[in-house]
Amino acid sequence: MPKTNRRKFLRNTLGLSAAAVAGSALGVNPLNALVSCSGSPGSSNPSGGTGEILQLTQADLPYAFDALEPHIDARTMEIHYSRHHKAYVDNANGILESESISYESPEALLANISQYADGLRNNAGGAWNHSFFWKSLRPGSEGNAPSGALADAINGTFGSFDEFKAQFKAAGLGQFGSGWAWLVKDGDTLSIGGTPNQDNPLMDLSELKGKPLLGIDVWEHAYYLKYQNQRGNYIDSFWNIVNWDFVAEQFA
Ligand code: MN3
Repeated sequence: MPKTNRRKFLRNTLGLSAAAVAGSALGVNPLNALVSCSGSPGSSNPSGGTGEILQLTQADLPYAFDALEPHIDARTMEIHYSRHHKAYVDNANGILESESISYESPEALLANISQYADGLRNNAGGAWNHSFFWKSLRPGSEGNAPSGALADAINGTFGSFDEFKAQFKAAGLGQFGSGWAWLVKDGDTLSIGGTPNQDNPLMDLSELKGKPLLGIDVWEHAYYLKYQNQRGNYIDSFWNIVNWDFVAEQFA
């Protein structure tokens, strides 16, 4: 029986509270929770949350739709933020609400995402990825580059900033279909890789793992109006609008 149906079955037949059923989604056997009865249902939540249902938010864009012109056009930004990103947030919240899923943060959910159906994986991933993406961009960054400890780490790992950019571009070009390319930090190690669809390196089921420092959306909806099928040109333009201060904050 699919997980969702199983929870509904348990809820209907055993009269479990929504919180206890949410616990089952986190890998806690609700029957054990009932038998041991060691406090409030929320206390069985391994994420350490309060038992409140997780809801995601879509922050305002930190700049105007046309602020990243000419590298990303205003129409693409408007559709991307107002329709695509909003849909991911709304859809994820609908699933979290209907399944009474409790976590203390979006990141804690992503670290357990293998326990859920693809609908939550795709929408919660899309919500998180786009929030991160908007913050990693800024207008008027032409000619800028990483500095300080981040620059040292990039040069030490990849040889040079240019070589880093070449490898990152190759990851974006090599992502077949829709997905993302990332620079991640795992311990003291930097690496570059891709994830399909709306997966990301915070997900327990991701092959590429680590703390995201920088990511680029290589779905066609991110670039098609201006660049059509020329994904490489879009990635080349991306370097003009990277917010290296944000990347450095993630690295620190
Ligand atoms: Mn997108």
